Amino acid sequence: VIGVNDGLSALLASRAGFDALWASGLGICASHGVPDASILSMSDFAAAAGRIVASSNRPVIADCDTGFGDANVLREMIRLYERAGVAAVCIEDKEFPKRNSFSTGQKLAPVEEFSAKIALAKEAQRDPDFMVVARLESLIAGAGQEDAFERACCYAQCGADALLIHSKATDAGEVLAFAERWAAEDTDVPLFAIPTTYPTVTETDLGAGGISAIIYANQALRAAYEAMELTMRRILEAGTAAVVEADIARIDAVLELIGMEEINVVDASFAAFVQHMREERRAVPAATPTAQAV
Ligand code: SPV
Ligand code: MG
Repeated sequence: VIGVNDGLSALLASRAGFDALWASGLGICASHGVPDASILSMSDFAAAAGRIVASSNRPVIADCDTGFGDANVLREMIRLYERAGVAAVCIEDKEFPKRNSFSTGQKLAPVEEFSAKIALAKEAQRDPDFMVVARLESLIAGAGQEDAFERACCYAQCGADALLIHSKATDAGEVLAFAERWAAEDTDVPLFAIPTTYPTVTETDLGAGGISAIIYANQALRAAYEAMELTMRRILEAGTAAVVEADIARIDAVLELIGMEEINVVDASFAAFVQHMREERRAVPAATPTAQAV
């Protein structure tokens, strides 16, 4: 699963061949130029997710932070995201307002409260295929494996369709340790992971350890950041765009990606239709008023 934040990244991700897209909260915040700290509204996030769905031919998992508020907000959230056409929402067991998992100030939500939110989210959905992913932040907040495991059991009991075990460790050790314990449980609730701070792990290793979905949440965003910054610096320093021309996408490639060819096809068929109408009207001259009609 690849993290995206807008229509352009969703188009590229669909073409690249990932199985699903992650509508990244961090990515959406970054593309709005604001901190990943519950600054944008639910409507902003849902509009971005809707744009991603519209530009994608794959299922979209929407990162919905903590669910944007209380139980009533969560119910509205489920309806909003279902209407937007996302396949799944992911909510994390932290307090609103949240902080990005790699920053300080992590506050876990009480386990009972978050479990109830999962149950409520499942009750609120209308499409039976819609999925609710419960994201465990125990390892992020320093609450440990035991806390993560207890919470996982509660969320699974309350109907979570999948669990996302998040970690900021520099290797996959704690994620794989959690997965091993989870595999011993009599449950078919799958585990997802986000190898941001432990990028050296392979899909094969995570898969063998019991992780069913791997979310590359922010690599495309960080690639774009690097490329944009470098390109801007080089143009400014050189006083010409010539120095970057060979390293950047061709305008044709961008036009093709965003569907300009289809626009031309529609223009041509529309013009042909208009022409056809004109010829038909010419062949049958408009009736001149007769004495009878008058
Ligand atoms: C996101 O992509 O917004 C995530 C994943 O929540 S992370 O930022 O890696 O915590
Ligand atoms: Mg996020």
